[in-house]
Amino acid sequence: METKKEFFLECYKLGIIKFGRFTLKSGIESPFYVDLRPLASDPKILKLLANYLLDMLPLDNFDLICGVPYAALPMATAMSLESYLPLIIKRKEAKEYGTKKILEGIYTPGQNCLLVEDVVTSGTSLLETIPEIENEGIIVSDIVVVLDRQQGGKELLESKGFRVHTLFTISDVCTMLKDEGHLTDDEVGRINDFLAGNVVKFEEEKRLSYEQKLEICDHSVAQKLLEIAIEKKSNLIVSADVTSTQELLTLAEKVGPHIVALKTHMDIILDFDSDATILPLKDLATKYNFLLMEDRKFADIGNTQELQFSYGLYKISNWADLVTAQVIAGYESLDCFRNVGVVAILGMSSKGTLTNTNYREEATKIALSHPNVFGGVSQNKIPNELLLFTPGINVAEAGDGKGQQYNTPEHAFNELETDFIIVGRGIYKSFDAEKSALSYKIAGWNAYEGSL
Ligand code: S5P
Repeated sequence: METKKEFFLECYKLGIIKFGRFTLKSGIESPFYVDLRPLASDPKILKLLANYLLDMLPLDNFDLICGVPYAALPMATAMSLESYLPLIIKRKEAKEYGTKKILEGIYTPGQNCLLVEDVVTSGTSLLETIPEIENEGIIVSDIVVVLDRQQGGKELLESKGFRVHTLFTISDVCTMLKDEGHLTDDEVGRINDFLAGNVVKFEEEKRLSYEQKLEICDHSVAQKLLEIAIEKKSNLIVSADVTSTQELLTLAEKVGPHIVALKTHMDIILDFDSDATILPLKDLATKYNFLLMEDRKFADIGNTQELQFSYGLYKISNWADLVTAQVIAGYESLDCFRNVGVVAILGMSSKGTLTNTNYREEATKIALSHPNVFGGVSQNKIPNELLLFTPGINVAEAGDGKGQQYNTPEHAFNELETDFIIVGRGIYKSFDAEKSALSYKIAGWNAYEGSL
């Protein structure tokens, strides 16, 4: 490696500095985060680093070398090996038994020790460490530092009479990374603001609009739902949990103009008949441009689900555009849903649900990786690549006395960044289902626009 810059860029590849939004121990938000410990895991880099550090000052002045624990310990060790300067080790806390020593190794009072530190920020931790070494009769005059975060530490130490030799400053780092296209002007601006002691303004990450989601969701059913949402200015799915064909068709006729999809539990229809129930329902779906979502919540092995999907009374695969499925049986259990879109149940709305954080994370991994899945049902945020469906929406009730827990459309859009709200009893049990559907549609759309 020829230049210091090339050397730094090799170090950077090890992930020693990250840019973004980080909350420091002090609670202050920083636009960058430094951790030089990975350098010790690359022997070639560590050896080069040791030599760069040693080259910064005449070594004849020193009898010993010591790293500030822990990050600088391997650096000091490597410097000792390269320079033959004997190493001493400073404990973090004095030994509680025996010798109560703070320094380990062979040294005699009056010797001059070169101190090694990975990063200097305010300088206060070095100012606490140095007297502990000096108390043992060792002289500290010089400190070598890999990275100066330029937050006053170097100046403070120099004002106390120490010579501070820094290999890189955060400004050097920014210049090198900007030259190489790793940092934008905005990021450099935020870093400069931070170094100047100003409160850094981070851009709030915005939720994606339906138009933006259209660009990243490639499942055809996801695309269709998003197109309908944009065209109808609606994100409402009505849950038609009624028990007769007549009620189902009457409800579909009333709410059809306002919805993107009608969600059914076809197995609760007492007089289900594929001709009398499904054919007119499909006509209404075409007339009003909405999709049919069968909330079957499949939860079995692939072979059984395949049968449940295409056989029996309901022959779901003949008419549903999208279905819900649990992912409890694993990735391959979802292979059978070939000609529909699958919305995976990731988290449930009911009190005491077992869909805890760990379950949701594992379920989300399956949903993200399976090509048949384009969305998830959840009461939590999910990754942008999946469309989020949120049931448990009701503006008038908090629960139903049977474990259901309700939230408002505003909660679903502002807190969860949902894409579609699912409303059942709030609409089909209301006095005027059409009017209620229209008001949930407007509330949902306003909440969506407000969350952009
Ligand atoms: O977690 C869930 C998942 C679903 S799909 N919680 C739910 O309530 N659902 C369904 O959404 C439920 O099966 C019902 O069909 C609808 C909610 O109905 P509501 O009357 O409580 O709005």
